[in-house]
Amino acid sequence: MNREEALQKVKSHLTEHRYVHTCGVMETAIQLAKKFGADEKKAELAAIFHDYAKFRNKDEMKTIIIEEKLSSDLLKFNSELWHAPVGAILVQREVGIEDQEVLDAIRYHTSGREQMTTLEKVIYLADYIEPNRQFPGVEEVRELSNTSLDKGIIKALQNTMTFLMKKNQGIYPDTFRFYNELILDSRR
Ligand code: DGI
Ligand code: FE
Ligand code: FE
Repeated sequence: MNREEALQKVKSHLTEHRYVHTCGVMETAIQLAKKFGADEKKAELAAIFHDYAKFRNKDEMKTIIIEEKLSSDLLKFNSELWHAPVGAILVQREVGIEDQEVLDAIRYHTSGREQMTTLEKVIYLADYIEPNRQFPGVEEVRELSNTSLDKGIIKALQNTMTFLMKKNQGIYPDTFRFYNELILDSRR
C-alpha cells in the first residue's frame, strides 16, 4: 500500500480537521524517524492510521475491548484512551495491516508504555508536536525534540499528566510507567 492509497483509506473515517492532523503526524513522524533511526516507511504507515478508530462510537469500542480481552483497566479510565488499542485491532481487521511494529505504534500512541521502541516513540511524539497542534507548551516540546526523543517525550508527558490532574482525571498506569522509566533513566 503506498502513501496515497493509505491516506485514501483513512480519510473516510476522519473529520477534515483530524485528516489534516493525520497528515501533520505523517510528515513529522517521517522526519523524526530519519533523525532518530526508525524505519521511515513504518513510521509513515503507523502515522497515517494512528487515529483510525478516533470516531468509532463508545459502545463499539467497549465491545471490542471486552471481546479482545484488552486490559479491563481501560474501561475504568478516560474513553479518550480507547481509540488507540481499538485502532490497532481494526486496522489489522479492516485494512489488513499485519506488521506488528506498526500495529504496536498505533496501539500505544495515546498511553505510551514501558520499553517503547524507537518507532513507537516517534509516533507518540509526532502526534504531540505535529505543526497543527497549538496547545500550551507544545513549542518547548518541539525544541527539545530537535535534540532528543526522550527529552521531548518527558516534557510532553509532564504536560499531559498535569492537564489530566487539573481536570481531576486518573492517569493510566502505562502512562505513569512510561514516564517513570524515562525520567529515572534521564538522571543516570
Ligand atoms: O487522538 P489525539 O487527539 O490526536 O491524541 P491522543 O491519542 O494522544 O489522545 C490524547 C487525549 O487522551 C488527551 O486529551 C489526553 C487523553 N488522555 C486521557 N487519559 C490519559 C490520556 N493520555 C495519556 N497519555 N494518559 C492517560 O491516562
Ligand atoms: Fe490519538
Ligand atoms: Fe492523533
